Amino acid sequence: MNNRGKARAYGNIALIKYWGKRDEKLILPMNSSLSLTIECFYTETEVIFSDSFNEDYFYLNGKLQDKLSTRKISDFIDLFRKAANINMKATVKSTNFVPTAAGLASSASGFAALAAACNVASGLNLDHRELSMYARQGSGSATRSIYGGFVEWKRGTNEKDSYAIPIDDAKWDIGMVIVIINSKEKKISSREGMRHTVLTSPFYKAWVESCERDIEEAKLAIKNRDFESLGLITERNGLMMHATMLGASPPFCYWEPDSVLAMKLVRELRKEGITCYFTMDAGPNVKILCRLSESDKIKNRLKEFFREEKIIITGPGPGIVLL
Ligand code: 2P0
Repeated sequence: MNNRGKARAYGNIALIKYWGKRDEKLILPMNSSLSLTIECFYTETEVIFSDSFNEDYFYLNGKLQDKLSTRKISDFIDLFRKAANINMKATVKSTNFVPTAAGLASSASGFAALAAACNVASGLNLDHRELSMYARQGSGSATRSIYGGFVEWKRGTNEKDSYAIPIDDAKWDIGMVIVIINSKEKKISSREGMRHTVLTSPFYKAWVESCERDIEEAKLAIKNRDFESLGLITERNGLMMHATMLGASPPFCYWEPDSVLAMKLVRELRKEGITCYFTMDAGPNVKILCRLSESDKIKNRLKEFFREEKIIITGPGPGIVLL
């Protein structure tokens, strides 16, 4: 056992979305999802176990966190303590590296980095597949941040076979342009939003069925390097996820007027011959899947309507890195 571990994990954006759990505690999803790991945003986390600590301490960006956020981290570290038979308390130091002015926070890179650091510090030495299952129990999207490029998180049939697998390194002129519409904390957390949708939206069943089809088609498109098909599937899958929320009771929506403007611009750009496709998550920001070589052109067009520092270009990111 090392007692200490440090790791970096990158964020990811889902092309086929995870929206809904069939088990809240184990975080088992209703449907498989598929994402692109991105290099513009990552988290570095160090975990130290020591007999000299009387309790767990959690520092985020240099600031000691309150009891509630520390509790979430402690519960997660308990998974490793239990498996490795460790009784020591831990100090966790985590830093989010975010493009300036973006203000994006990510539980995906956060829990993936924490899992990877705990893996080293506890001496468990789990392989990537097992590690993705541990990360999953911190936050669903973290399951996918263990790997780089295009990654699938398999729905699975139980807690032992719901993990991530790498699909493709995405190093074939794949990029993303992220438009920051609003970086304030969202009013409805993903966790709350998906729970409410599963319970009340009559569209939910159709969503799960569509995902089965979308994920197979998306994987085929990636295999064939058919960027246009991948983009069209991404766009329709994202829109359908948001439609399930409009069907919930009461309905809710993460879009803002500027989100719609960005999405319309993407469709205009497409008409002009630039292949790019939008997707949105549990917030107003718009992510544009594109050819990395065309990202500057896309940014220039967006600049007519959005401030330059709110437009972030990124290439595919790698999997977890031990530091
Ligand atoms: C995704 N999202 O696939 C989807 C699309 C948001 C919209 O995963 O409850 O923070 O911790 O498992 O992973 C965000 O949800 O939720 C998310 P929990 P998580 O990326």
